[in-house]
Amino acid sequence: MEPFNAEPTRSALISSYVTPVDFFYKRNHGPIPVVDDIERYSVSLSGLIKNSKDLFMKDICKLPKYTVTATLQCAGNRRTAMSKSRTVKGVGWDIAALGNAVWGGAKLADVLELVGIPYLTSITQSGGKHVEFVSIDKCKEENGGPYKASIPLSQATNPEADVLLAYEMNGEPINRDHGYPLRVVVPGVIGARSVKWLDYINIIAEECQGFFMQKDYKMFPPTVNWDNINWSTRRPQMDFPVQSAICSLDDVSVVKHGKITIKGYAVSGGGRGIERVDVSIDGGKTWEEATRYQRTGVPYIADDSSSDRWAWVFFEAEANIPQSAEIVAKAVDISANVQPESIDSVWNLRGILNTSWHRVHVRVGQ
Ligand code: MTE
Ligand code: MO
Repeated sequence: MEPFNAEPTRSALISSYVTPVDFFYKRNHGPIPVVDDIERYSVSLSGLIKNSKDLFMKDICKLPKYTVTATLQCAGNRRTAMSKSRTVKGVGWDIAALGNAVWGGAKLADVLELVGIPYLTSITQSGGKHVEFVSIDKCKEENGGPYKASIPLSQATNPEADVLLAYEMNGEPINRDHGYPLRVVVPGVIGARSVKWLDYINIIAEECQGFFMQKDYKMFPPTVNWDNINWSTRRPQMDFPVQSAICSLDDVSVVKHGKITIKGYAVSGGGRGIERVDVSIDGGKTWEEATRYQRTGVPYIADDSSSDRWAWVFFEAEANIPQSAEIVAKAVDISANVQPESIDSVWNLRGILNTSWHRVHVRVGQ
């Protein structure tokens, strides 16, 4: 039996800024576990720390509660299009393997403080430099062991990085599909590091040696294939690069009049805001800037306290098209990173991080 994976339609995806749980993509590597005895459920913290500790839900709920609006995006988002250029290995996704939720929970920095690791620690006295999250679910890639991942201790202990142990999604207890009763949310980083159904946390010296850190979710150059791959030459992918896609149109749309609305999302990693979204109706020869917003009616300003730092931005532009047109979108983040023009330049055998210009075709018909 395959694990349960799902993504919404393009139009459902952009129907609201905060993605309803039903429309939030689901990515699983094994059967979804059931945690029914919430009284007995605990997360143990151990490894390179002085005193190990078991944290029960009531301990985690006693810590200050934060809500962070953050977009999670699977590294494999837009993989199907990459596969059309040259075959890649992995689950096929259109452009909707992402969602934006209001996550509620404790800050990991506060949880680590409970076991004696102060804010802004990059190495513990006993040499701990990474925080490993180990899940309850079991998957074949780990030979029947649990799904796991790690992030640097410096990020985990930085309260401004907003890494959460989340027990709420959009104001409700997180449901089973998304990690009940507790999941990690690492804003600005590929979805794979936001471990669901958290079982225990380990403070370790080297980054997690699990499959999804070491043998997957690494970005290889287009020349690397399954015969010459050497996994140890690349780092596990963390931050997501700048991304955008048009959601108001299908790959090929026929419209009645020439007037169309070009609407979609843009998001970058590492908390980098979206500086600009450009749209083109001539395949990328000339461009116009789209308007950007998060909550409807509030113009978006990157890096402003009025905007959600870890969340996507919607963009919108109107255009009058001739008989037929290739519509393109590309986003620029506040570090002036721009999406690459071609798929081939970023093609990689695992089909991750397809952030190439998103193109759709429109024809005026009857
Ligand atoms: N955590 C566990 N325990 N097991 C998993 O299979 N999949 C990861 C991540 N966390 C996964 C996991 C991947 S690859 C992604 S993209 C996100 O969860 C998906 O989160 P979602 O299903 O809540 O959208
Ligand atoms: Mo993913």
